[in-house]
Amino acid sequence: MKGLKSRILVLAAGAAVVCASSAITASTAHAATGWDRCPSGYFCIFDGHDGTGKMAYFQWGSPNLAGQGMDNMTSSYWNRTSRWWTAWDAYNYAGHFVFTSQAGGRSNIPVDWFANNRASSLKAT
Ligand SMILES: [Ca+2]
Repeated sequence: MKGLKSRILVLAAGAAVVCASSAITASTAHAATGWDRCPSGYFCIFDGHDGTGKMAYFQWGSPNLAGQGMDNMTSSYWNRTSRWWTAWDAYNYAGHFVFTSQAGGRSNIPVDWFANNRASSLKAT
């Protein structure tokens, strides 16, 4: 199962891809689970709570989380960057704010909140 998890890790376009091979290698070597899969310096989103389920991680963001297979799925996040991040419920950073996160912020989105499974785009702001 750990091999499968490594293969389903998804990345944002752009600079994040440059780090893909080293990030995946580190993930496999440490057999990380949950929150621990989130690489330092990235903003990570997860389908489940407590950093569980499918994960995607970003250096600057994504205008369409469907591109990472994570549209309307985010239920927890960890901001391991030094910047603020914002997520929206429409593509291209439009629609309603879903959540904002200060540097270092880590949170579960309660299942009965508007924000749960609503993020469709996000970026460092
Ligand atoms: Ca979810």
